Amino acid sequence: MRLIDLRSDTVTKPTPEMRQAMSEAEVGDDVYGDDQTVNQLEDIAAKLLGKEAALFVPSGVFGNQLALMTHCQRGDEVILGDDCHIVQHEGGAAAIIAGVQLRTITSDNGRLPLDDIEQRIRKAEDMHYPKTALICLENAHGIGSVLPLEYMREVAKLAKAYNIPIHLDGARLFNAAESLQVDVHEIAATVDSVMFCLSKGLCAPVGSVLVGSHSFIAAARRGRKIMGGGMRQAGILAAAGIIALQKMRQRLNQDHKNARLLAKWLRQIDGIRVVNKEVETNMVFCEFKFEPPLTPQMLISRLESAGILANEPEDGKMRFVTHNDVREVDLHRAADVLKGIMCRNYW
Ligand code: TLP
Repeated sequence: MRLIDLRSDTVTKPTPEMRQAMSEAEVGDDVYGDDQTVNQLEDIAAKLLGKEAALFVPSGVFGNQLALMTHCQRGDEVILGDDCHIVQHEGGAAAIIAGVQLRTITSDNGRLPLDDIEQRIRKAEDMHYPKTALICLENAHGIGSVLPLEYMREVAKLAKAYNIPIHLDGARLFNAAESLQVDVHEIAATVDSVMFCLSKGLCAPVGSVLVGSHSFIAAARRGRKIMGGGMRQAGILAAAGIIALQKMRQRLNQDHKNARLLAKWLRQIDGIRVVNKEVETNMVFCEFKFEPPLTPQMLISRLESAGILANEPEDGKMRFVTHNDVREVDLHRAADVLKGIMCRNYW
């Protein structure tokens, strides 16, 4: 039975072309700046996003934390949404690693209302107040939504008025660009630094990239070493990242199309409510009517017996993620199995 893994797009396997490129990659010691493949990946990334420089890092969390650490001093305050990855899914790293204070705003589907941002900015120089050092946005958002370019420009205008930089958690930046039908550099132009992931929908096995100005990336390079992220012959990984950027971006629209199809089929099942108003990326969020004896654990285990992997609900919502390793027929089977479970045929 073919396994259908809908837990995340992080489960994607490297493509045969990536494995080939990895085996042939020219490598060197990247801490000395000798790895030509890493250098090439960083060049491509910086150009693609229209920024001065880029830095290859081991993961998305690493890139986000490095951005916090580079933009902020310890004790500084960061304004961000209460549902963003940095707040919800990085194990408190912002306190542990960057030593910053997170000042959250109730997010409206990933958006932080401009008035709320402005209200949170510390205006007075007062020794009682922490300094507002950074605003963070997330696009595409982990709740599946996308921030419009116009909104990002508004936040940029506000941030500029107070001379506060913006970091973008763009783990799924290319999904956002695909959904908005804009170039990634247009999104990147609205912020000071961006972290994007190579190892999600783009299918590379490992790695993320942090981009920004020359001076920001020079400081981040030092921070990366401090965090133990100075990698040596990392060109083996970067080679797959180059293919991710050159060849895999174009296929993300297929994941979005598949997610919309899945949502359409799930909407037809009694007991399942699709939460997304619109399916804008590769994620479908659902609420299930758990009538006894059905429990979330039982649902997951019934799915697993049918060869389908899904994560348990978080805050009452279950997430299904489409990616390169799931096809339309797989999603059709997943919807059928879910229907069977909800109709008690799989108990
Ligand atoms: N997200 C993972 C889990 O951590 C939840 C997933 O399966 O979606 N920013 C965003 C918006 C992310 O979704 C993720 C990964 C990260 C950062 C961190 O990336 P990694 O896992 O490479 O550290």
